[in-house]
Amino acid sequence: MTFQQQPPTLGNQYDDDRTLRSFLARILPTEVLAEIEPSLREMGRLAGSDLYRMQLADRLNEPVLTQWDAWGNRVDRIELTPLWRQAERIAAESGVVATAYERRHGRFSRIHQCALAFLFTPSTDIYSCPLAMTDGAARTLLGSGNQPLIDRAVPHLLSRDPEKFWTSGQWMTELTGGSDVGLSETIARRDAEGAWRLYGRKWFTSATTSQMALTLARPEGNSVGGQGLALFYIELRDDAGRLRNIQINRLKDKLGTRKVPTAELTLDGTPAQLVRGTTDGVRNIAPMLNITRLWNGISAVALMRRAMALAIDYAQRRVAFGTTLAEKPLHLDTLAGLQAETEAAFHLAFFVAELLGRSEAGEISEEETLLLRLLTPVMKLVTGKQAVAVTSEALEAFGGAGYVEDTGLPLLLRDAQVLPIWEGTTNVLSLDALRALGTEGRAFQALKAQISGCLEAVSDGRLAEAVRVALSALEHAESWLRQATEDGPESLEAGARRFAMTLGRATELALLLKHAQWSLAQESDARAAAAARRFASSGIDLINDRKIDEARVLLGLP
Ligand code: MFK
Repeated sequence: MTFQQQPPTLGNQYDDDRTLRSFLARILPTEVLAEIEPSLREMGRLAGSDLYRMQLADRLNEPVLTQWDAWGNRVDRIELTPLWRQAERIAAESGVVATAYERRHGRFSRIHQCALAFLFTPSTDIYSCPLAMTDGAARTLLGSGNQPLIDRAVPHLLSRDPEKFWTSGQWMTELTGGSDVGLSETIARRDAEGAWRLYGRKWFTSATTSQMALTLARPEGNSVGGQGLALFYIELRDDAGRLRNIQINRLKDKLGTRKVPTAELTLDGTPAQLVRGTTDGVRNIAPMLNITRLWNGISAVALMRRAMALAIDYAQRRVAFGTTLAEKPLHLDTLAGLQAETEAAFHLAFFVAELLGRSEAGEISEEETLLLRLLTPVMKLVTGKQAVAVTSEALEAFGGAGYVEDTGLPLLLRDAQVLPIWEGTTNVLSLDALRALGTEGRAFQALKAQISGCLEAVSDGRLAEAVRVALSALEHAESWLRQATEDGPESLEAGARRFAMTLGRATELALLLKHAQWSLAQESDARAAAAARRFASSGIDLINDRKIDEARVLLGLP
């Protein structure tokens, strides 16, 4: 009989996820967990069955832009893929955005929402992108004090009715750059009736099928830079469904996230409304950025988790050299390293969600507010890198099958690769982390207190060495920061990525250790402890004393 390889399969993605379930059991009051568990189990079922099957079947579909109709009219219509249309309905009905705002469980509502997003994301081809921006827009509008806009848009953004549900775009990037947003060239001008109209080109607008967008433009006569920009609200279509002076020039031809209809746009007199004053657009859109950065981290751990679920299942099916891969010491060792990275990243992403939930419920201290500001970019940058590394290695765990498109596996790596890039690259976010530290050092002290608090809770002798590793990395980060600050801005900037990555990995280790201690004591489960010990030996302290002059010599640049 000829050999036939069985493909990997998925079960209920909630029931099967020990890390998620153990975390929720620790963090949530029993009655809250009992109330939200049915929604998570249903999402886990969908993600492991119907949506996953549909995702595999939908593999070759991509959004299609039709610019002209048969009679020569410019129409600029985008047809979404079948899975995306289904995902929109499920997302609305399941409250993947709304749950955070309905606040049925106070400060735990954000955790509930992020758990839904975590389960939903890997089977829905980055539909998390419009949801992230929708969440960010809701938060930004609610904080803007602009009551007419809140009344107009927020009920749609938070609707559970697919017919009423709106998604939002976040249009920031222009030809001048995705990072240096202050260079934006879009102009805002008042028309004869005194209404604002926008003129310019947006170079990278994700999910252009949204009903509304928040964007930046420079009111005529304003100063250069981010301060001279203003934050505007746009509704993309008129009552007849026509785009309002917006042309879709083309869809982007991207490495991954190919189901996301990312477009280049020309705004040619697009009607817009100010959200909050005529200046300080960058500062005013920052709440949106911080929400989408959290979604980025949740998506990173979600893709890592999916890669692990498939790789662990496959290891038990694939036979080579006489045994299953699951019986091969080297294969096991490789997968265990990936699992440790995944669990570490999970705890950091969900800790940021926990802090945000406390902040939204008004149950957060001043120190924790600083911590949330610092850990948001740190979490985004470290989990983005981990997602690429883990999905890449997970593909290798399938051998050649991981490189073949119709297994559905390469998608994981391609989609993960966007995570360190959009919403602020690793370097831009490393600099943002330095900015979030401020000049008084209070944010760093808040992080130190948080890490120390986690580590003080760890009493099991088997975790002692990992505790030492976390403390030593933190001490090194603190001494480096002191020295680099003395040495000047060039030294500080050159080492910012190594510093931020070290803070991120040390925080991940501390959070993982705290959870491991709890899991040993409360669940008699040694798996999180095994993850912590393994993670501790996989490079936590990444700081070194490389000087920038050496980089110049190496690159042959002046
Ligand atoms: C799967 C889920 C992922 C979701 C995907 C959604 C897809 C969306 C596609 C995209 O839109 S990707 C493009 C996203 N673009 C970025 O993330 C921009 C990256 N660049 C930065 O973040 C730069 O650091 C920044 C543009 C903010 C620098 O601009 P400026 O003009 O040099 O800002 P500046 O002067 O540093 O800061 C202006 C003010 O904003 C300051 O406050 P003050 O005026 O009070 O001093 C800053 O403190 C504040 N600020 C900046 N970043 C902040 C912030 N405040 C809070 N949080 C932040 N993150």
